[in-house]
Amino acid sequence: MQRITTVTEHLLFLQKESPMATGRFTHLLNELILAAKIISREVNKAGLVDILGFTGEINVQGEEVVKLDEFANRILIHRMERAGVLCAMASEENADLIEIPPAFPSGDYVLIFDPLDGSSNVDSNVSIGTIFSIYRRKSPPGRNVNLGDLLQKGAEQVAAGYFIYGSSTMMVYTTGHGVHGFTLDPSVGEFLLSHPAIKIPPAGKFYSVNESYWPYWDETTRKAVSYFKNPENKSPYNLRYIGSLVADFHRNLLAGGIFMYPADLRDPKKPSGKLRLMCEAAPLAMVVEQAGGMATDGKRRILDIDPQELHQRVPLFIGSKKDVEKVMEIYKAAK
Ligand code: P6P
Repeated sequence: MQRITTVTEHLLFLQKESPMATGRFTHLLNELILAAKIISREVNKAGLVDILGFTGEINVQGEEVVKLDEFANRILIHRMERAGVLCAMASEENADLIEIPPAFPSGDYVLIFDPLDGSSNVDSNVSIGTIFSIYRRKSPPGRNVNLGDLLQKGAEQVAAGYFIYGSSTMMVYTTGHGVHGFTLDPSVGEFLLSHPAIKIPPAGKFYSVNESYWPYWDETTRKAVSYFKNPENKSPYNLRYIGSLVADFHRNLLAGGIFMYPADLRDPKKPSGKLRLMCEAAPLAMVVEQAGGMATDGKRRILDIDPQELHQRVPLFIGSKKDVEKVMEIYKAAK
């Protein structure tokens, strides 16, 4: 019988290799896992309970807030603010830094998350996910946290990953020692190791991009996307685009491929496309690099980008190394 390994056992195993994975970090991850189990339960019954549809409110990104978004955000903040391991948080749903209320002990870590990415798909029962990114605080211990504790390069992350709520609920994460996938066994309520040491194929068979934006791309971007449509290409690619970042990323991580969300020229206020650096691109970039892949904005390594603001957007090309290198080659030649 195959050995059953829970996330906690796996972390304790890693703890020997990674001084960072202290008991406090394990506690942080366990609280995150509990929140994800609660979110998974609600997502899985979303069709049955009247939490679908829109609240009519608009979030900081100017998007309609789906009730499930709100629920996931509230659960994560509620669980994590009292865990005693964080000094601050940031959420894709909140405009500003989220402080730890004085009633709860402050800690040494910072958590940045997208509570329910792809939530506009929830009504059509498409897989959606929670993306998380963990940093060590930079300011001295105590209550005075500042934005500098959050605006850190992706390369400074101590851990990153995501939960995907699909045909099964999975957790995929890294602490810098490879990428490991766990599948929730609802009968025991535990995430069990199902995908140890994930490695992304060096070249993919899928390219993921929303081609309806073709009119809004510059010539270099069109050239980059065209490479993957080119029949002369030795390994012609299949287009797979779900419109849910975690679902598209997860498929490409396991099967190989590239996800692209380029800058587009539609909205001069958003010259860097739609995806956020801190709560989407940077955590997934850490995962993909630990799995042997790459992530760039076309020119720079995502993990090297120095963030200037919490909800900074960034063009994203992420996935199999050879495919991302091809995109960078095309952008470099266009200089
Ligand atoms: P578009 C969901 O809203 C999201 O942020 C990602 O999950 C997804 O990859 C992207 O937007 C889809 O955006 O513009 O193609 O609909």
